[in-house]
Amino acid sequence: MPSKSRIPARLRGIHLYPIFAGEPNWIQCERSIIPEEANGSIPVRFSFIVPQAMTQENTPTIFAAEKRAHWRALEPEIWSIQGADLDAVPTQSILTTLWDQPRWLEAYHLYDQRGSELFEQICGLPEYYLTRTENAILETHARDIIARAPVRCIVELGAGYSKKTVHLLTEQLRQRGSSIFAPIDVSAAGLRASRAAVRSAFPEIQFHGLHARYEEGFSAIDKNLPTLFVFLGSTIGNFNHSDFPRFFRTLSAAMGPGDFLLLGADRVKDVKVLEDAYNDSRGVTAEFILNVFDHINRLLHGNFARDNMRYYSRYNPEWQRIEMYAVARARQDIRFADIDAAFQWQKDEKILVEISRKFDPLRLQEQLRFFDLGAVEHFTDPREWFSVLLFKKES
Ligand code: AVJ
Repeated sequence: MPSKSRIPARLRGIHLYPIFAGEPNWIQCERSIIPEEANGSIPVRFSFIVPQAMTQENTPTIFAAEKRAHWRALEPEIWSIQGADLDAVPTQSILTTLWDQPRWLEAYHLYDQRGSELFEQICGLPEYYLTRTENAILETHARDIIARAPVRCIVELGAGYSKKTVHLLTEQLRQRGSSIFAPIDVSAAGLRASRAAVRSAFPEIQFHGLHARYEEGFSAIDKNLPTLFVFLGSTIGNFNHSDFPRFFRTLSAAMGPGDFLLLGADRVKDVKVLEDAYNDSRGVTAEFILNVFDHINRLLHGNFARDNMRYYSRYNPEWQRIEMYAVARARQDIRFADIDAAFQWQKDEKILVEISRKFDPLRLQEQLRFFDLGAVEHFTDPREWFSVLLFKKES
């Protein structure tokens, strides 16, 4: 938005927003005439276009010049790609993977409203050590991490705002006095919560929420802006063997020379500890995994019956990953009302809903070298259950 002082008096009280993000000299104005003003007639709304000089606030400096035109303000300090339809892809993803052998689902479908709430609950479970352990590592080492990554901007992939991020932002302000913070998230609600929290706790921080998928978000960041990319929570554990190299190839390509990546990764460990973390005694994880079928039923008007399935998970040592399945208790004829498509979900057949890979930090460091990401430092906890790895983009 242009600053108030630059708006001519006759336009005050009118809702202004920039149109054509690439041609900043025009602002579209909308005005609703309230009934009294309209003198008894029905309220009308009209819009007109006025020239307006672009101000700093209209073009956040985080975007690369060639990408700027694609982004528009969804609301104050939250940006989205012009015309992007974040809902267009899920339907196709669900259908194609459900028709695979074995049937499976991409993990991001788990996070509808209820799924996000259930995941929050998981983070507090006694068996789910990941969140607590990573948080402790960051609390202990935030000072060192920020000292080693002299940046002006922190871009966080997913999880817009958490206790963990607070440690980094606090140190960034302490050591540098100011900073840009740009969380990337497909959840607008998450970005709003993040904006509110940053506003009240860190008013010195310049906030730019990017409402986008990870790759669209980080690819838009200006390579000349020294940036620390933060990807926590072992979310990389969800990536399968084709997602993984694609993700690091695009992330590395989006990083400027001298940019940093902070990566949280859960480690290979005792099988009992791992299996308990994904099969808690209260059944929250089971509810989280099976909830995806309620979400799918809503999206695609399907008929998955929750009382006709159960949760099953195991650690697969060869693939070093937890596999989380839904198993049919009895045969179900699955149909989708809007689409001419149906399949038989056989009794005892498993649908792979989520994988959670476990890592060897040294191997991960060796591997990321091939993406021009050089290992800078490795932070871990006393039990060595979780690793937070700092990398620097080379060349
Ligand atoms: C958010 C992908 C890191 O794999 O530990 C937790 C998701 N699924 N319990 C994980 C999850 C079941 C979580 N990640």
